[in-house]
Amino acid sequence: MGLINSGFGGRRGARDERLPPGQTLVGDWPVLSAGLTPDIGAHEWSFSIATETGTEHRWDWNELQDVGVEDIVTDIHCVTHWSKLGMAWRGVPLDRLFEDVETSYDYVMVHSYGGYTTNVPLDDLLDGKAWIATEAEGEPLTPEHGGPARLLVPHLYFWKSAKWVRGMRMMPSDEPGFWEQNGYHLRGDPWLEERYW
Ligand SMILES: Nc1nc2c(c(=O)[nH]1)N[C@H]1C(S)=C(S)[C@@H](COP(=O)(O)O)O[C@H]1N2
Ligand SMILES: [Mo]
Repeated sequence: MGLINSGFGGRRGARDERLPPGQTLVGDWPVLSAGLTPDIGAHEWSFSIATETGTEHRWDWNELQDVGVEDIVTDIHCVTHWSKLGMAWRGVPLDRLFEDVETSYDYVMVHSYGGYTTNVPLDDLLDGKAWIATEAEGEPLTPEHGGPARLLVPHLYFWKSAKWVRGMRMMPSDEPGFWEQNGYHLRGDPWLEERYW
C-alpha cells in the first residue's frame, strides 16, 4: 500500500492531528474481507431492523433511496494500522432509519450477507454518527468494498463498518460479533486505541 509522507521536517501538521495513535496514512484503499465477496444485486438487496417485539422494519433498495441520502466527508481507521483521510461517501443516515423504531434495547448486532456480524452500541449509530453507505469517492460501492451497501461508522475502527449489510437486530446487552469473538475490542474507539481485549 502506498504510504503518504505526512510530516514536514517533523512539524506536526493538520494531517497528523487527525491520525489516531498507532495509525499510518495510506493513499490507496485496501480491501480487507474475512471471506468471499458475496454477489448481491441492488434489486435483491434489502435492509431490516428487528426489535424485541418481533417487529421488523425493512427497506428495499428503492425504499432506501427514498429515505434520503446525504454526502459525508470523513476519515476511516482500520485496526491493522492504516487510516485514510477525507473520504467522500454518500449514504442514508441511521437516524432516519431508526425514526419509527421503538426499542428499549441499547445494543445492536449488525448482520451481513455472507454471515459477517459486528456489535455496536445503539448510541454509536445515532446523532449523525453512522450511515448505510451506497457510494464512495463518487462511485457506487464496488462489491469488494461492500456494494451494494455497507454500514459506515467512521468514528469506530473500520471493522465495525460491515460490508454487504443486510440488517440489524436489537440486543438487551452487548454481545461480541465475528471479530469481537476473535479478540477484537467490543467497542473499538481508535482514539482510545481500543484494538483488542
Ligand atoms: N461483511 C464484512 N464486512 C467487513 C469485513 C468483512 O470481512 N466482512 N471486514 C471489516 C474490516 S476488518 C475492515 S478493515 C473493513 C474493510 O473495508 P474495505 O475492504 O472496504 O477497506 O471492512 C469491515 N467490514
Ligand atoms: Mo480491519
